[in-house]
Amino acid sequence: MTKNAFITIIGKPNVGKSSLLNAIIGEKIAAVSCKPQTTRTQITGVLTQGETQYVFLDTPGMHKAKNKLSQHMVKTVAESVNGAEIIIFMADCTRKINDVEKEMLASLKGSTILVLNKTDAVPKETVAKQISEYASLADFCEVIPMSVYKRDGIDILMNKLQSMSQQGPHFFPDDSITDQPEKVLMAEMIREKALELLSDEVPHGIAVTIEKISESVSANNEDILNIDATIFCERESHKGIVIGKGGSMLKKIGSQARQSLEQFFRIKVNLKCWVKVKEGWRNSEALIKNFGFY
Ligand SMILES: Nc1nc2c(ncn2[C@@H]2O[C@H](COP(=O)(O)OP(=O)(O)OP(=O)(O)O)[C@@H](O)[C@H]2O)c(=O)[nH]1
Ligand SMILES: [Mg+2]
Repeated sequence: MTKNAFITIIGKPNVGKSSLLNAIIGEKIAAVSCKPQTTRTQITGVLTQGETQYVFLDTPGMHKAKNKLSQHMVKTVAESVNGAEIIIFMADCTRKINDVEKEMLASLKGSTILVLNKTDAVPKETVAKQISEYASLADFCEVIPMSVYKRDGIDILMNKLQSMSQQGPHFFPDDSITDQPEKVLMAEMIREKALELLSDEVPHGIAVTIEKISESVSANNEDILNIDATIFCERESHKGIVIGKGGSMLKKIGSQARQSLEQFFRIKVNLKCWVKVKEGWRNSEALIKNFGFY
């Protein structure tokens, strides 16, 4: 007899949704950064433990949509909540409840687990106060204080999810960890490093595409994965920042991304990155589509 559980992780930007997904799956399948709105689309993580297969949807942080890209991100969240059986509403106990969260909580249907993340960063009393505030706004089936950093609360969450799983087939092979195509994972790893390393005004206007992937063998018989990537930015001035003085920033992004790629794909990687300008791509339906956000 097999079981499955479909779980959607929602919450405002930067609360740690993608960090939780990566911690549960045990591999970095979703980009994480200290900048809000890191996740742009829906990412599926898959974990099979014994008879149960868990399918997690990581979603973009809920926020007020300003341009076409963020409208798309908000739509993605609404759609995944509709299709979900179990919802994890994730909040950050270092921040106050805001109106977007109140709206989300008011519209929730079905079984919702409250996960209050970042307990490592505040005193115990603050955690308790935040829990009672959130709990007064919705009828949660479980409330779990968590620190993804310390891996506190993840076991409790998994036990709860196990108890909520239902009889049914496994929709993914038991050894798969995501439904993301390789190219998307690669592009996300590069985008993550760019987000981490660049100054605030540039990152949100960045998209990464993978142009070409090939395998070769080095002189000393090592397998090499060759990846050609393009980093798109919105303005000529941003291009300069992404490339950096004498190419130093692009080199740094490339070298850190290469290390992540090598770790994930467990093969030596030869990464080449180019930088191009596509003005105002975040307001062009066609370009958003082209970058794989649909
Ligand atoms: N102190 C603390 N920080 C955390 C914890 N978990 C995640 N973070 C940090 O919170 C920031 C946001 O993490 P993400 O996982 O990208 O958050 P997200 O909710 O997916 O964000 P969006 O994709 O923008 O909606 C990163 O800087 C993480 O390192 C935690 O347990 N404690
Ligand atoms: Mg995210």
